[in-house]
Amino acid sequence: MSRLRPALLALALSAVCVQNASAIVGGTNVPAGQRGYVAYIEIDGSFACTGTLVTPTRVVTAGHCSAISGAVTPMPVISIAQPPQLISVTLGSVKRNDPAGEKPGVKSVTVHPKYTFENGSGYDVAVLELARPSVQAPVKIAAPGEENLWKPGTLAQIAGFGTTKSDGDTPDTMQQAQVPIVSDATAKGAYPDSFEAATQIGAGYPQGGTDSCQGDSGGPLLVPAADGSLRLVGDTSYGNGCAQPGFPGIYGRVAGSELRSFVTGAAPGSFAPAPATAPAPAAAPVSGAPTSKKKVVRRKSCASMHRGSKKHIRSKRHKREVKRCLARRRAKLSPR
Ligand code: 4AZ
Repeated sequence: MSRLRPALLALALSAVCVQNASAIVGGTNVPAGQRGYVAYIEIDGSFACTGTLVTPTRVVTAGHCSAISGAVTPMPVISIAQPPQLISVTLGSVKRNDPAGEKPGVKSVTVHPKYTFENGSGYDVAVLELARPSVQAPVKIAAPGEENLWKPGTLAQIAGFGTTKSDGDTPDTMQQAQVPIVSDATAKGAYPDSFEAATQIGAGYPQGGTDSCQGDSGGPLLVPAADGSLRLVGDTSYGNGCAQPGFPGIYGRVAGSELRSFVTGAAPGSFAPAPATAPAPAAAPVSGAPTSKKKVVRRKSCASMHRGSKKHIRSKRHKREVKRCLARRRAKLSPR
């Protein structure tokens, strides 16, 4: 085992792997001072993902934001986390990469052990342990017994620092929007090859127009609780483009039973206490989205595309390659 580990790590580091810089399409600027629990996440100095503070020391994000191995890379049956020192988390600011934001440092990264190639796009969740407790108010994950809060038709909130259209630019200010949770049948109809209800949940309007997008990955899918506080139910995972009719966004089912033991283990105290009384009924359902068999494509981050050896990741050359890659993407994506 001790000889196998370094070999696997080297293999993982040399592999081309997937990380989504996962903003919101059809959203609005989050007013200053709000949503302090939404994390701006960089990996190796480049914007990568969004996350959610669920306890003072734990941020929930996507597995594909935090793993070197992953669902799309044909790696072995283990999941390998990013080194924590490569990950930077900023909390408490609606501005992207705000130097005035809170940067608590990342002490450890725990990717769901089943977030592997074998398990496809499922189990796309990870927990970042912060080096210091955040001063932001966290949001709790919906408790077992609060399923009524997030049944299909419920209008959920999404937020993040991702692009405002598919392959578009990232905004300077965190975006937010509302999308209805869809039934598992609707999500499966849209993504027959990838959707799995045990670990995933879909949200979006049948007509599209509002959605999470590249760079929102790992960010929150939230619902209101009876007392007006919010509950986290999902982490942004993937979709066929963004805001397309018939293709809801797909989120990790963080509040669901299949992911619960991992999340409570990695983020103790992150779930809301089970309700003493039945929660308030959710909003009226919206009709399902049409179906299709389009393939899900995740975009690789510049940092992961130019990954070689561990030494290379830390080199000036790697930084230059990533910078050039980002500049190329910007030039391609925003014609002037
Ligand atoms: C992404 O690439 C991504 N429309 C995240 C969410 C969605 C699509 C893509 C959902 O990170």
